[in-house]
Amino acid sequence: AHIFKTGWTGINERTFIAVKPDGVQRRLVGEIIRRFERKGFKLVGMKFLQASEEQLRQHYWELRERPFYKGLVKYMSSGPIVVMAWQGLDVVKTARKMLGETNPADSLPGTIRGDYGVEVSRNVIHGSDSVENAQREISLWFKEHELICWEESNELWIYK
Ligand code: IDP
Repeated sequence: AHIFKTGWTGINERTFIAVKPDGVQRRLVGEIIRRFERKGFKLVGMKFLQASEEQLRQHYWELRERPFYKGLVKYMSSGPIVVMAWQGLDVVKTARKMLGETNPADSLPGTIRGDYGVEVSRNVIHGSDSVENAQREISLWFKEHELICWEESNELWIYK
């Protein structure tokens, strides 16, 4: 499990992105993938699944004392989700900017939550908030062999 977590720096930094049940129901999966692809980030893992409550409890462990925690786990297990790992320079921080604020009401137009969400409890998408959490979340949702290292022919047009 340790090898799984090394070397995730520079252009190999990775983040964990999930299209939440409302994003899937509202047919936003393609739009979200499109934004990350066109930005220049590299998709290294993707699955469509129904999350178990146990997985969600681990994923949202830090929020277990919050008043909205129970509703959050119910929301996140209410339908299928798409989990993804994206790779690129500063991808954790940049993805958070692309997502917008936690509350869609505070999110600028042009961000995913700003463009497609209204309420904090239906905010369409998840993105890791730190490199450490990205590593934790990717190893929670993906097995090592499900992450694909591949050569991108475009790389010299994205990185100098
Ligand atoms: P983040 O997803 O932007 O990192 P967190 O504070 O980690 O925000 O909260 C995790 C998720 O919990 C949010 O994306 C949102 O779905 C939900 N959430 C956060 N705050 C509230 C709230 O006040 N009411 C209902 N749901 C909330």
